Amino acid sequence: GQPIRLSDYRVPDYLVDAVDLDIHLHETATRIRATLQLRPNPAGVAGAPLHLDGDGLVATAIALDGEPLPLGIAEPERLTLAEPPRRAFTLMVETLVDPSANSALMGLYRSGSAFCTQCEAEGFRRITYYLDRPDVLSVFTTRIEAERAVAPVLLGNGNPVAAGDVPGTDRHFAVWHDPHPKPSYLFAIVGGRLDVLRDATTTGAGRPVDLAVYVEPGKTAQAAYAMDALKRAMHWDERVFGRAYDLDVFNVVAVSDFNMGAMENKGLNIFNDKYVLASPELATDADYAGIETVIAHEYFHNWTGNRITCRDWFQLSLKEGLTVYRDQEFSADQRSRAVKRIADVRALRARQFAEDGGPLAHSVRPDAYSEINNFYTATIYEKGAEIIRMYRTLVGPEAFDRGMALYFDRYDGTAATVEDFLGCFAESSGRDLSQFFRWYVQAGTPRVTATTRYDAATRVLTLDLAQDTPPTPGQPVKRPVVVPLRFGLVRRDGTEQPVRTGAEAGLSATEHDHGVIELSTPSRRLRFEDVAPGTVPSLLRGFSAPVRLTTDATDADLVTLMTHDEDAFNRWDAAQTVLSRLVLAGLRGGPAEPAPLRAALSAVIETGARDPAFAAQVLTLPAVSELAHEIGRDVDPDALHAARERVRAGIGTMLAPAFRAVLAAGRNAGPYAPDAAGAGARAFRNAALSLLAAGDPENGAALALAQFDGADNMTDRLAALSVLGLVPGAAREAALARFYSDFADHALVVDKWFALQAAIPEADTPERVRRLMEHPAFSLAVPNRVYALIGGFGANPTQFNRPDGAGYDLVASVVILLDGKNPQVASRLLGAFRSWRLMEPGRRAKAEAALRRVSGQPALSPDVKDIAARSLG
Ligand code: DPP
Ligand code: ZN
Repeated sequence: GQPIRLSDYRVPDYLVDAVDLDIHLHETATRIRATLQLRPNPAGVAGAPLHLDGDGLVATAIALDGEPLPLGIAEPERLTLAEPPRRAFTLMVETLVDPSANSALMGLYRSGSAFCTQCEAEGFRRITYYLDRPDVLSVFTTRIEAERAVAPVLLGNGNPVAAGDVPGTDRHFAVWHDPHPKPSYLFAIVGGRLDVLRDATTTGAGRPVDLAVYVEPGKTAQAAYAMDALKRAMHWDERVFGRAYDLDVFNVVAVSDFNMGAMENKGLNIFNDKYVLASPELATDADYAGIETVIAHEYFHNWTGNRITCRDWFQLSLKEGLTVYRDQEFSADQRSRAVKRIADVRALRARQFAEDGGPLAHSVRPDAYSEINNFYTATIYEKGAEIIRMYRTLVGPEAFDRGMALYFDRYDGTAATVEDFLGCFAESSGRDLSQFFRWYVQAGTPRVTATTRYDAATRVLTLDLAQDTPPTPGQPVKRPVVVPLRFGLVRRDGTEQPVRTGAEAGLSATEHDHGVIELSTPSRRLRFEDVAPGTVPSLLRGFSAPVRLTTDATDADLVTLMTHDEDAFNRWDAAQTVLSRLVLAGLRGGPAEPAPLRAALSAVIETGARDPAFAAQVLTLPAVSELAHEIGRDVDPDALHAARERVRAGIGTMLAPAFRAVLAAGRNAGPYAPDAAGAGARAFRNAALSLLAAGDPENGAALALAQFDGADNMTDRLAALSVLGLVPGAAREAALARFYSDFADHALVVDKWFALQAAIPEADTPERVRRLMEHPAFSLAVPNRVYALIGGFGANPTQFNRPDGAGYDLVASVVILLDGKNPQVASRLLGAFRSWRLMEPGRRAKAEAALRRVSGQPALSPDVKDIAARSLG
């Protein structure tokens, strides 16, 4: 269809004051009676026809103020009242839906034996006719009725107000009332046979809140960590943002069939069970961290998303970017702040920079979309979070806190825009943020270059900064953005060179006080006086802006930063830069000897005893996909992967004794605990194991096998299996078989088994993936399974990008196969092609052919059609 444009936004002509739903759950014929209290919007067009959205709906009864209306006014996609009353009126519509036939997992569907819903962005219109747009806020009351045996648990939004049996039947009901006006995308119900883990908390103002996590029968023990994370998140939001919970109950439900990670429905969060269930034997440290993050994220949406929602879907980052920022800060406070930042930036570079540098690039606040489901992206989420972080860096923590308070105060109960949000910080800081707004509307990753000149005679260090943003689809010309560069000067002896007044260097008082250079022009020169020889500028500390920074730092300069920078992020980043330079040098056939890094890496390993999580990050090289973007064009991923492995092998050999010592020391580690300290120690040991194995595969495989056999937790077991995964042979196949038979009953572990095999960088992996698609445990109907095997394969840099095109064909075929059933999952899989233009011409031709095969299919979903068209565009 036609793209939807931000410039076409109009306020709704009608408002809904109250929604009463009466839902009779049934596996194949659920009946929904919706009673809407409507009235003309004084700000809308008087007498305009009323169009309610539908999606594949069938109406069985319609009445206006109690008078029946002909069913002909309802088509599957829309219900029209040509001449609605010019006063408040009541519209009743009855619809009939089949949750069992709902394979798209949008609207009301079945997961296992349970009923659940997903309404963001436009799923409510698959349940009933409605003004299904986020700026229509209403008070919902939901009565749910079902056979008690089928669905003993009945949950809705808000507070429970009544429940009981339906006399003379085997049915029962529950009534839920949500006093907070909300848009329809936050509506949810759940019905089913579920077990529950209960707890309770009290807000600072003394409101008691009953907490519950609902899971499949028998799994409540695996919900304990999620419950713990929920309580921590609730307390943190009160302490840090002053935001308290506002209902009597907070329910979380874990289901195994879910397109996304989770959903923040008011008072009734529904989760992909991957972000709820955990036990040491079944979940990795990364899984625990993911649960902590996503539980917090959905909870934090209660204020940033639910109490203050989005005016329209172009404002999606208003809630998502801000809520990601909030969950990142929460996790940083719960764990190591520096390590959390490093992990977040690694993910940003791998996913968001890749998106921003390819055909799917779009701005954080897009001005048009064809299919909103395709905009739940790394750009909206993660780049959006970086924008929030930049506000704080630019205006300072106090003005940032005042701006947030103003936002909560002024926009509570409304549907807001990013301009509204920005206005709060302009007001709280007294700054003109109009240029800063370009971060929202301009796509692409800005490039910043820093060039230094040191004059030994005058002891003046000149720093030349320049910025530019490469063109992106539809935006050929870019204007300069405001780039906050947190900075310092690091002397060769490791001490920090003070910047005295700032004025001498050409810094404003604010820049000097904040320690932040604001680069808002295409270029800028700074002059630092009385600088000791060998001093290195440390720029972009803490990754203060989502840019690609290139400096003229020598390897020796980088080693200085790596060793001495007071900013842990830049210590890590300097190491990453040296390591990628090594890989790229090796790729060009030059020497890729890690010898110059021996001392610095040895120091990292030695201090690893104190900060193992940080050491593990230093010892993990940039991913092939990240390096590919660094190269920028005509990439041969096989050569790149090989060059990266050679550097890993070089480090593994050079530092083998140190790594062995790390492994030996770890043997006495205590019992498993999923906290930051335990996770850090395991990450460090497993990084050591991985590098040792790169240097000496035979010995590495033996060590990995021993760890695989002896592990008492999934983190170490899976890390060992991943190392084995890189060493072809019978030992690997036997370990894989054993892993499957040991964990076949645990779906989330079976997902790991599929994903691990999809990631093997060997020529027969496409064959293996095709074989695994025939495995009895594989199903195209389960998103987690598809993401594990096909999504995992799409992220395999050498095998997805095979020169013969077999990898592209495999993913394209699955996308085509899946599109008719679940367009959202299909379109996400197609995202694997986001970097196809970086490849050398041979691969590019194969990728393009595969994309054309997809786009040429008849009857594609809007989701897949949009991604295919933009990927080719
Ligand atoms: N709004 C959800 C989330 O990001 C996605 N459906 O939490
Ligand atoms: Zn979210």
